Amino acid sequence: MSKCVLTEAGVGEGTLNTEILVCSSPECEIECPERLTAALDGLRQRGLEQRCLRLSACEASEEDLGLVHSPEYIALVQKTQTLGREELQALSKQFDAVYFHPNTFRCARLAVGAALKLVDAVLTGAVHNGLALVRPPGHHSQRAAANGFCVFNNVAIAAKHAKQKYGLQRILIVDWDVHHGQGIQYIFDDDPSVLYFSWHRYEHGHFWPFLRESDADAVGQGQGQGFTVNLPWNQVGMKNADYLAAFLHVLLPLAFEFDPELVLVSAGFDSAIGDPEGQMQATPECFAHLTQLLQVLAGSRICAVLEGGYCLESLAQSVCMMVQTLLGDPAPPLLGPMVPCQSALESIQSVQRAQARHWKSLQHSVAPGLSRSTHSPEGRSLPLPAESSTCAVAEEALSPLLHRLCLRPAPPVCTAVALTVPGAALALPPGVLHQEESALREETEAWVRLHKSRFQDKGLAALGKILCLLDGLLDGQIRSGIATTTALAIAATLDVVIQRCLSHGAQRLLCVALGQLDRPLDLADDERILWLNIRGKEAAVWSMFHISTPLPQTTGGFLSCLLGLILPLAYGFQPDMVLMALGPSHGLQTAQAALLAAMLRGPVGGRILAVVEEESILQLARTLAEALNGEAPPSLGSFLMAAPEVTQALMFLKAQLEPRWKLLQVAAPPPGSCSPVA
Ligand code: X5A
Ligand code: ZN
Repeated sequence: MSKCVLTEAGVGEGTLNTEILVCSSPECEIECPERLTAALDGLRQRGLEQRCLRLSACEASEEDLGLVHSPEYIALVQKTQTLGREELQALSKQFDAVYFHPNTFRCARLAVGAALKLVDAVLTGAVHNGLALVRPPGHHSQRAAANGFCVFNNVAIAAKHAKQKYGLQRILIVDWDVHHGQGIQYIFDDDPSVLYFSWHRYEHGHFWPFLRESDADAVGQGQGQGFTVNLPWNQVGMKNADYLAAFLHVLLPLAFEFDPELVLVSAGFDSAIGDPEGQMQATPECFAHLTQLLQVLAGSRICAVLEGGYCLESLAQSVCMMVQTLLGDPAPPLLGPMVPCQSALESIQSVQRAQARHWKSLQHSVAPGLSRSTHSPEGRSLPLPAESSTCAVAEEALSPLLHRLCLRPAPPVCTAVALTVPGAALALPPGVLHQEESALREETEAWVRLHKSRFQDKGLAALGKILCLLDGLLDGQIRSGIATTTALAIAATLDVVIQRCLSHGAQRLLCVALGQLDRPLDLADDERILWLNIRGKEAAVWSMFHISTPLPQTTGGFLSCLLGLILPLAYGFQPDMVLMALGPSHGLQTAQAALLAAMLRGPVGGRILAVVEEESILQLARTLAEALNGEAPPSLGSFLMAAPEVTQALMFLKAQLEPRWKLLQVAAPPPGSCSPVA
């Protein structure tokens, strides 16, 4: 089954907005056909297009358009095909930031058609996910109005189509375009079956489209209250850490609680660095991470549809990052300090406050409070240089990325296993390498002696294989691995593995240890290791690099721990490798283990070694291997709120750790101000 589909419309199909005769406004010149050719060229150059199934679009029917738009409006747009230049200009002026051309109707219908074809391909199971490269964009368009370069609302029509044709009951729309997709908001305002999330440049209402209803307190109407989620950015210059914090602390908690059957992405890349409209500073690889974070939802059924994005270089690279991730590759490491800025934290806080009464997962995200005096180290959000030069600035920032991508070829082996149990019993997915070879006995024993560890025979044999697997990981021959060993040997094995990584030059190792596994004593003060114990009931901060947190029993508790603690720590630490150790009586369910592994791939570029005590490997192995390979983790089951003691423990930990790990700053309302359920 192909993993990713590209559908396209509007490339070379007419020359919308390029004929100066028809359109002489400099504004409309940015929404140009080169946007699509630049994106496609980028995909081709990086060998990504070749890995996708490519579908071509056909024009959507009038019935399709009628799912969202009024018959009169459709007729009006249809009529533009026959209008002359002056009439087109006159009609365009009836709308805000709209430029009709004789080809507009056909292009806009193709754009809708492409989005629908993509939804069909994903919902029939022909592909896992896809991106529709289309123009004109859609998210500003309304029932009876064109707006902001948008004619028909591609994504809104796609959502209606998915509901109508496939009977879907919960669809998540993630709008990461830098503008507010007010069109989508209006269309689903009172509809609880569509959760619409949008972040957007807002500047307290001083940025286009200048709407009061773009602010965080617009949450939807009637039955739809809580199903519109607006995150207004009040400053330009938002960076990777700001976008990441928004996903971890707002979008993902709500999305898991909502439990969508399909994720639609209004994928505008004017929120990326270099864009003259957005003036933001998130780098292209950020979109790989955003995509990867969404891939744990809805069985990974994602349909993305292009919206804005006007810096061709940044657009092309961001599109590549997204497609590469949709194809299952792990996201490249995120650059920049993982410190959200004050203004971003305030925005996040305002959404949490506005949405708290509608979402259980937010009611207790009440953090100890970000004191007003806390200033993020860098005072920034300086406006970028004059608009004409933003693309040039971005190009400088962008070229090193290209370089890095070429220097870091994908490892030949995705996932390898070193087992102490018969592999045949585990039903591992195809493509997994069985590590049968062992390190030399003398070498293994030398490690053991060096480390004064004790091993039984079976444990020693297991260690030999694990060392071999580890060398593959450290040399970049293998991306990720699963190793088993005996209950007796697991602590000592971990010990040796850590020493081996350090002696190989690892700078930062994240150990997520479940069950009774203690941090090796001789490494107590080594800041190259971040040790996170998840077990029992204890919450303790031994140091900024040695933390214990309880293993929550409910889905809500587990998710708060994962999104609110583990991932912010992991992204802040930026490890070279993650060791995920499941010790005796670790208590982790299979779906939880898979989700943990899937989400930890992000901060570490997929380099995860899971060391599992052999008793529990039988049920875990297959799902864990799939998660490491980038496949959708199974659902955690229905949402149950975190127990109060878990919430307490997490609040305690966050308060202690915040000074060092700034992504933990949630900026939730102070206790007590959390609005009571209406
Ligand atoms: C889709 C999109 C932007 C319109 C800006 C008007 N539209 N000033 O990015
Ligand atoms: Zn936009």
